[in-house]
Amino acid sequence: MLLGSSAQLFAAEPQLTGSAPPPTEPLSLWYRQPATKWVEALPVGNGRIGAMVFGGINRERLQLNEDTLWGGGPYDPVNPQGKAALPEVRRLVFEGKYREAGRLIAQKVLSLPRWPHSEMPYETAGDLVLNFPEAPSVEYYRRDLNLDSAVAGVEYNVNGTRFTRQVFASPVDQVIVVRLTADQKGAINFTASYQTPQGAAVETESGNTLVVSGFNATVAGIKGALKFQVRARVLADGGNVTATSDSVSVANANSVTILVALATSYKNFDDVSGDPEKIVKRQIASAARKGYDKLLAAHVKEHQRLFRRVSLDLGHSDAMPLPTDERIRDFHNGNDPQFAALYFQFGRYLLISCSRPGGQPANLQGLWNESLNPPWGGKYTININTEMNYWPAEEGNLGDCVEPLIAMVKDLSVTGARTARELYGAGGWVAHHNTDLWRATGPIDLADSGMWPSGGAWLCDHLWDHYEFNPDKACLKQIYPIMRGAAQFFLDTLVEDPTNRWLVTNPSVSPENNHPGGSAVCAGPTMDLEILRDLFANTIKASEILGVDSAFRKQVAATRARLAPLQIGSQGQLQEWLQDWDYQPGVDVHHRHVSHLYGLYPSWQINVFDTPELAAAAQYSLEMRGDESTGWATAWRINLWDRLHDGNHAYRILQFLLSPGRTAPDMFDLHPPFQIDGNFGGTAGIQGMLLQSRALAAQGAGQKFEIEILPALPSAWPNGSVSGLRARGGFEIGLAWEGGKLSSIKIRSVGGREATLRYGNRTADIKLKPGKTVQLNSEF
Ligand code: FUC
Repeated sequence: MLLGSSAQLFAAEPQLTGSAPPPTEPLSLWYRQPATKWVEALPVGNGRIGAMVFGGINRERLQLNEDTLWGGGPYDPVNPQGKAALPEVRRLVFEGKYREAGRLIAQKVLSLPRWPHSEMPYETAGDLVLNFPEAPSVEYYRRDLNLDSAVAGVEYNVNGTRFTRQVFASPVDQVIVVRLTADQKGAINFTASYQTPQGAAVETESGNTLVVSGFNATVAGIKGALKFQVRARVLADGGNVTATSDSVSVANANSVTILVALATSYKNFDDVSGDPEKIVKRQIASAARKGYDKLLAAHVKEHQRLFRRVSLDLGHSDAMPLPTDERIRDFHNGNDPQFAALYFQFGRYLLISCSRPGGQPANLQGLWNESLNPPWGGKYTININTEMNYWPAEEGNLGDCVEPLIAMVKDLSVTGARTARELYGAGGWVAHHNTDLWRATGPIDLADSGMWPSGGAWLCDHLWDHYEFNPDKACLKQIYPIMRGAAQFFLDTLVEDPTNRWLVTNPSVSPENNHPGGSAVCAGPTMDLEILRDLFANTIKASEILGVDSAFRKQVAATRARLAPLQIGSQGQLQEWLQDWDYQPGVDVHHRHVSHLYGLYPSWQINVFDTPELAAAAQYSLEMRGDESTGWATAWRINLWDRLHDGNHAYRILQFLLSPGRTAPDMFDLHPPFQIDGNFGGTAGIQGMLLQSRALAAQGAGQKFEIEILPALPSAWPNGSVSGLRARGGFEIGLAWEGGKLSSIKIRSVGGREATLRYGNRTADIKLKPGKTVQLNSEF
């Protein structure tokens, strides 16, 4: 059955009167009316399955996702003509014939299938719909999302009866739980049904369970290879539960619990032999035995284990009790510091809800998607977006949530080895600017976006970061071979630039930005060289710490020394390309990507302490790009200004990010359309105002770190405190400040490395044994 339009679904909602008070939990999103659009609905998720909760009165819609329900099946995207064409492409690029090179790439190098379905899309599982008896009018309506308990709630009165609804996605019991209660006995009546655009059959079983069995879609000739099943069991206290062939009805119940389980046959990128029916049956049976109270308690405990690690207080104002949509409307010209704290914690909530060990990493929409063909396929775009999703993870004390990303990079090192071999004749592994559930690694879409070999190398930053934030040799042993393979690919494919004899990538692009040659295709864009400098340095450090591969390490160091350097151009800008092209006609100076500024953030290669000239050049480039862009691009700019220690500038951009043009009513980031990277980039941007940390030695097994306190505190937040942030070297940091000045610091060593603490011009060395805590005042 096809989905009804939003108009059909919500036309019959009743008249609302009377205001409900705000929720008592200040870390809540809340609204005075049901959602009518998808970006007004509220997300719950357990890292693997999730729902968007609309909070309808006559009709509730729970739009459901399972993170392995994507289109297609295992496939190899490599274009068999690519390898033979690449030498000619390289020649054309070095001769300055960029358009011709782009045409040849499009004809012979880009992967199959072709644009616009170059990789497989992430897909919705469909909607669980609850139809209630029509209420002509409703009083004291409120819906909310409590970030501290990870429960979405709906409550309202009809004819004097108070109805409540709670929805959560349990990471412990692997079910979505919907609980309906009323303050009068026998008042709950509704019919549950299921709608999906997937090829699926909806049946009922045992008089109380909806069973949806289907197959994923075939996309662009890649055959759908996944089976999936959704089960929703309706358990009522009192009243009657009856079923038709495709719906389950409840009459006169006191309370109802609906347990929803979803699974597919996906086991990994080349194994689809799972049995979804068996999985969901087991999950439902065990959740039913446990009962609602225990399900809720276990869910809340597990969520809070992660969520409560960090608390943030940026101050309060009169705006705090207002509904969330009104606070978004007013944030950019009002005084609402707690809203920034709410946005920060919403980012942490989202990461916990869409990226947990064992599940898939956060895609372009995290976990939440109502379509079979979402914008950009809802994939993993790895020329910025997927990396940005994980920017707040380590600092935000959510290192656990990075596990799915690390697992994906490990998969890419397998599929990317095939691409390295078949397309480049190279060792190691490579991934270009996108990937999907099947871990496709070829260049896709168009030459100007797809012909970029550095996606896998960038992802390796997150592997290394995971180690630096949680120094643990066992973890390093796991990730080192992946980093080594990424480095190997570039040892095999870097070529000498004929003008300067520097080593460069060719072909490549500075992501999605055309240079004056009428193309983005080029050799040695600055970003590639920055990414490779980090990859090589981190691989060298890892091999030293592990005491392995000394010959390989020397080769990496020698190659690193020959990479094209960072260059300052004629206007004083950091050059985006090998050539001084930045401000020539045909270049979009306000382009959303700020790829060459990777060196300033997320990397530390350029910083105000060690490379002040380059930092000034990067600042010039940043100023020329402007402050306002798409959601994620705006968020990147905040982080860059944090690194430049200009908290007020960063804050002005944050105000734009948190305005209705870039933040939907449910606080999802808007590219537009919805794309979750901006939420995570914004969260990282707030963190970066309060704390930054880096390894001090650029090379060698340097194990000394610098932790900078309040590096970019904006004047909008004169008083506040934060606890539980993580810093490189394995530290947990708490801070308080008053009148814009640091008042106290608490540092707990988790990893026991040495660090220098920096606040303004003041520095102090700290040496703490693992597990030890030290409390310092502002005069440390
Ligand atoms: C990159 C960006 C686009 C968009 C897409 C998903 O290609 O350039 O703006 O975010 O990813």
